[in-house]
Amino acid sequence: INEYNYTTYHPMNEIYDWINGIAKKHSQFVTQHLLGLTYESRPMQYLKISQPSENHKKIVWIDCGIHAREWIAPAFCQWFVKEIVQNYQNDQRIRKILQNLDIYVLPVLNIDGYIYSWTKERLWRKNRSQYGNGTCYGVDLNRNFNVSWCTHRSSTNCSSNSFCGSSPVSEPETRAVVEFVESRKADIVCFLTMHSYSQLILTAYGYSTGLSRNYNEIFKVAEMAASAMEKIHGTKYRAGPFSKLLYEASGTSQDWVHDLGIDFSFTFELRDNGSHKFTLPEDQIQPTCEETMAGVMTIIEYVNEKYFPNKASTTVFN
Ligand code: 0X9
Ligand code: ZN
Repeated sequence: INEYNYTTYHPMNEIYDWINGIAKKHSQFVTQHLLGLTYESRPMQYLKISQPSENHKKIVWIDCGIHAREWIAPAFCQWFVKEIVQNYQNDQRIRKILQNLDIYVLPVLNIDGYIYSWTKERLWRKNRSQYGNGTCYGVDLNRNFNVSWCTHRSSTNCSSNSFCGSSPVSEPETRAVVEFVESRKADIVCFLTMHSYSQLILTAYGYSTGLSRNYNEIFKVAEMAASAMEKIHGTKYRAGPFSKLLYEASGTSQDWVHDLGIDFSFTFELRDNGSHKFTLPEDQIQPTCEETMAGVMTIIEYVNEKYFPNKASTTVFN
């Protein structure tokens, strides 16, 4: 695990080995857990980063790879965990966060699709469930959540790249996330879902152009994160509501989580800006992950200050 290469993309079997390895090596504060099974019965493993303490902690959720072809997203989840385990001994920012917050990281949400994009079709997006008696495959998992389901940028045609499924939460991968979030909703204070590409930090809503609850504060946090990201390598990220910056889309995890009552629910669209699209060259993994780390840390620190105002003073934002 020492020699794990964080600047290349990895096939799923290597990511599974990495999950096992990092949980074994840092077992005092990183543990692996089963979220559920994919359509093709693969285990959806997530990592829980938790510093031992008496405090009742809140939860930050980060998922990557809900869309199969967006390989930079799983690479970021791995980078994030690596940074935490490498630096937490000496980094006061990290220690402060972990006093109050447990961080749950799901490195690859859409595992079946991710494997398919490695082995069969690089630009595969959806999961791999069968529809139409095997005439078509895959639901867009980010259209399958139960929020204004199948109304915008969604299709009822199973061969479409934005097929919303047969019903809300029809897919086992969606269900696994929904069951976790519902069971822990009193404690989840931040939900981050990582995509590519476009260089955006998106606030709710996707399903409507209306502004979300506490929009001003949420937008301010997204802008702080975007400027922290820009400071690292000068790469421009824009912040704002999904429906305005990109397009309206219904059934996304972010909107469902927001409407469940969790204010700080963001979608990140990582590099690039359209030259390489989903096939971001490997030499951009490191800079992308470095700047994204700064953005994610900014949001987590804000949330820590907000929910634990006395226990989280003197935060330094990048
Ligand atoms: O269309 C999507 O699902 C995402 N874009 S992507 O190119 N990665 O497919 C954006 C999802 C944004 N989600 C919300 N606004 N809720
Ligand atoms: Zn995506």
